[in-house]
Amino acid sequence: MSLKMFNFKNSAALWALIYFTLLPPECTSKMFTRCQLAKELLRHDFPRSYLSNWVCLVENESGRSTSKVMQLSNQSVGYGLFQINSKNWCRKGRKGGICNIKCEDFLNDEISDDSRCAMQIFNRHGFQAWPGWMNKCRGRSLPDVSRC
Ligand SMILES: [Ca+2]
Repeated sequence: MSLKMFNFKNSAALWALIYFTLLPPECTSKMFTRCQLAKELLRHDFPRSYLSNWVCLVENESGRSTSKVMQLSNQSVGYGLFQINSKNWCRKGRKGGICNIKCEDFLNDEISDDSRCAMQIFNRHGFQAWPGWMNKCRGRSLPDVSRC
């Protein structure tokens, strides 16, 4: 019995691997390196003066992974690189929220929509909107991305 279970788990993992390997590129998620992230943010018009704050924020919110989904204690969900929250900013399954976007669109490796929404959040609340920034970046030494 336990051997059967083990085999089943293995083949499920194998199928998952095949599935994710064969997904078309536009659906794939991405784990950025620190410098890749810095460059990507610059490309999406994040100002260089706050770049190390944004990199710190993303590292602590999502570990630079575009596919991160976190269920939060208030029944809302955080999506993607910036962990944008379904409570106010996006809507599960269809366009909505303040950013007028489907939350799931924050899980692919195309981050123009994510960046636009993150900027909207920033313009309203500043970096304080992100607990990852409040707890791990505010008043601390920030990642050095000057050579990226
Ligand atoms: Ca996106």
